[in-house]
Amino acid sequence: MRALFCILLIAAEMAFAISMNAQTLSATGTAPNIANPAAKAEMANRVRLEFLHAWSGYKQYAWGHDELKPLSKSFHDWYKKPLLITPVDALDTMLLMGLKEQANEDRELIATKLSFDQDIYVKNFEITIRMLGGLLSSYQLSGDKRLLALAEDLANRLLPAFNSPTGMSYVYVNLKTGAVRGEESNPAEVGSLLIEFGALSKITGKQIYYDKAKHALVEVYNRRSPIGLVGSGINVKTGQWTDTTSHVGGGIDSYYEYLLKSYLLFGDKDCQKMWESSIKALNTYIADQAPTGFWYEQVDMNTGKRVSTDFGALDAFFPGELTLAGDLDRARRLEDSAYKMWTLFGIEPEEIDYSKMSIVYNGYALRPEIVESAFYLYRATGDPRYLEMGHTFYDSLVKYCRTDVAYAALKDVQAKTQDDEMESFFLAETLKYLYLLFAPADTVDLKVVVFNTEAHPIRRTW
Ligand code: DMJ
Repeated sequence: MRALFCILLIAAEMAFAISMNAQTLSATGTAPNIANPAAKAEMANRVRLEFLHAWSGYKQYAWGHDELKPLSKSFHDWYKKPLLITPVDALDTMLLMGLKEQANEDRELIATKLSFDQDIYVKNFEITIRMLGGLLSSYQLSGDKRLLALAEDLANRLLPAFNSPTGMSYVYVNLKTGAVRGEESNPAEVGSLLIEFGALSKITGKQIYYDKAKHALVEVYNRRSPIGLVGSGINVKTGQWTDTTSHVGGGIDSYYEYLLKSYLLFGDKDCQKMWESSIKALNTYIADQAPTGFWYEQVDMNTGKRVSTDFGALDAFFPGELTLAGDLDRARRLEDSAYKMWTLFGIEPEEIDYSKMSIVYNGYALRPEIVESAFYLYRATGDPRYLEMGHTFYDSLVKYCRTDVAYAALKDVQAKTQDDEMESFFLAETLKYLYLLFAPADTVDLKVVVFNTEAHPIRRTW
């Protein structure tokens, strides 16, 4: 009797959850108000106010440092001296949001205090996507030549990273001496440098940056398996794979992103061909229509045999990628699955096993990818479903991650315990894409602008 009661209770709870889900996300056309210009402008403004809240926390407790620690109200620097990672990463968001006063103050801080003449080993990939990308986009948006000079100085100091026997980049490079470290890398870190280095070549007329970054990308592609997949670990000295697990998530993700976007930004036909053969392999061996939805799984790059059914917050950039490639059918289905992952516990876990819809890793690092995909899908389809998703993302962020001074990551999405971290990508990406989802389409014209993997908009001016 008791068992029967429990079963009935669980069934009732499931029915309630399903109906709640259906209510939260109505079918196309059933939410007329959400898409009207006034409602969208109000949401854009609410996101802007949350950006200001987080930025003012940074200013008060971490000014001149790399990142704010939002719970201890202190700061964290990545290296022994700050590189102003949050100010550089966040600047173009302010410029796009029309926050002139804050942008001017930030720009002065960067132009007068940032120096790359430091004896430190930096992570080539992170510094390229956050700093080089941020300096270039803010230069394009503001016209401030000091930012371009900083970008060129930084790129020159990063260039020795490509001096490996294969031309694939080392993980670390010393900004003062050019010494390198770290031969165990992955496709994302080696293959996501062309938008930034390539744009610098186009802007300065100096070809070397484009050539080095493209060579590294092609070297990864050339090592794909006979079935056209790449692994998630590669030694840049020997060119050997160190991990043959293939997927679209962390460690590989932006390698695919840069194949497609380098074609869109530079019209590079090699990148177009590499993207086209790669997406074919991904859809043949990794795409998975499971009972819980449409996903991309993890397989061995040589055999195509399943390794796991894990999918995470980082993989959720892929609906956006599919949208840019024109595959709206797969893009929509995958974003629906990612949205299920977000709503499972009210906010997205870092990684789930989608065969059981259970958590594999329970943190939420304030990541942007699912929001980014909603932004591209809304631009491509005009479907208010994606605005509704945006409302959910906004509500969850405010409810669980907002602190009295800024925003905090979560250690555990079930217990909703906060962590003392606010990564710079929260201001560079998460709030930018959320704002752009609701802002007028002419805020960013996707016909001439391509976002790097850190959401820095690079304009095709060449
Ligand atoms: C960002 O630094 C970039 O989007 C990168 O490509 C992946 N991880 C973070 C955000 O989650």
